[in-house]
Amino acid sequence: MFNKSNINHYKKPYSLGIIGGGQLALMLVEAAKSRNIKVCVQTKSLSDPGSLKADLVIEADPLQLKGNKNLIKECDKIIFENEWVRIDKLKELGSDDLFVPNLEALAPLVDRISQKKFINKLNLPTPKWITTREFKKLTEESRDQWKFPLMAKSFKGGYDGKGNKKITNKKEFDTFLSKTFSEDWLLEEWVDYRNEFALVGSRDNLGKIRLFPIVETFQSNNVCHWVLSPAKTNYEINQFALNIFSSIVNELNYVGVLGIEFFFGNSGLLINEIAPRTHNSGHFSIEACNTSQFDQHICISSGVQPPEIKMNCNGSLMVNLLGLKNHHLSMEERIKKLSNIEGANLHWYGKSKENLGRKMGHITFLLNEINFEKRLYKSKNIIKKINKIWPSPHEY
Ligand code: AIR
Repeated sequence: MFNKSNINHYKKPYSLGIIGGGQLALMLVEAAKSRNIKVCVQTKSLSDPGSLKADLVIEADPLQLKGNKNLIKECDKIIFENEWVRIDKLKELGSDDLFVPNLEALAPLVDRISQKKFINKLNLPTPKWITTREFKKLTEESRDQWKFPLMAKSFKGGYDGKGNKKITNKKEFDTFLSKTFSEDWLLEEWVDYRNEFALVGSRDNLGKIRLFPIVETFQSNNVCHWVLSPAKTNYEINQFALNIFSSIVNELNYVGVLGIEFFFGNSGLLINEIAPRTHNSGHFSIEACNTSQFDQHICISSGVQPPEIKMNCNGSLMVNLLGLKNHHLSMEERIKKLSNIEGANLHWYGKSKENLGRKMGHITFLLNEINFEKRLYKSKNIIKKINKIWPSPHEY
């Protein structure tokens, strides 16, 4: 199974089909191209990031079954770039080994409520939570145990802070509850964490796990703004995170790349979210490692043995370029100026519409300093330079 020569035995014109066409699809396509693997992307529009370099585009909403059928007709294996997936519908379209990861493995991770249930089932640490439906059934006394602020999260489709709502008092909460129906939201206790960490890794068809270093992520208004790799952790944190990752992927028999976001504070590591896909916190791997998260996913899904993961520098800084409104420089001018910063590795996603806070691209710098504090200091200086050209959307 794990043989490069198998690529020649594929029966359909394209080795891989990707459902979804955002920036993650674009970077998967780039990784596939560098291995001469042919990819077809199913996405709404020919101008979506995932369409730009794909060998073939099926222009259809990723949730549209007719489009899914056409994609399956053309491709040997189907992978996903996001978790907005209709598992039941896809089950009718192909055998389980067509999809990587398979649909059974994906099912508990595609919405936030089933994810929390799965995390609880494995007894893994995560902030205390309850669904709005369960909350509404509680007695007054039990309700009072949930202190403000609370974090409300929509159970499906939330990302980059979308579908998150901080609730700070009873009045706000009552209005919110009166507007939510069924199991649409989950409520989470507020966590006063010190750091946010993330871990991206892969599991291959033989069950072998490969991990990227744990990174620290820094958010701006609920959206990841920059990522430092590696994070400043210790042996216990690393071992615990590794155990959590292994428990999750082994329990699910998950194949492919997966990312886990953690809070870290007085209660140690708590799982914030699991992403059954490549993850923003792993973009640094394109330049800073010998194999990227996208390369790992492409190799594993197309039956090529993925390389072992090694960093090829002491660290890196990745900064997201988040959409601005009414900035005095045009997007083109900002990109040109950014690419002139020494050491900049600029990734542009080709999105035409610059909505406030939208991920338009990212920029990675390799860091040679041996010590974390020195890398952090250097990173802050680089961020200052970037911010002069492309500020964070909430800081200008
Ligand atoms: N994405 C998926 N889950 C979370 C994120 N950020 C990526 C995917 C998806 C794209 O973001 O690549 O297609 C959507 O970005 P936008 O800017 O079109 O909303």
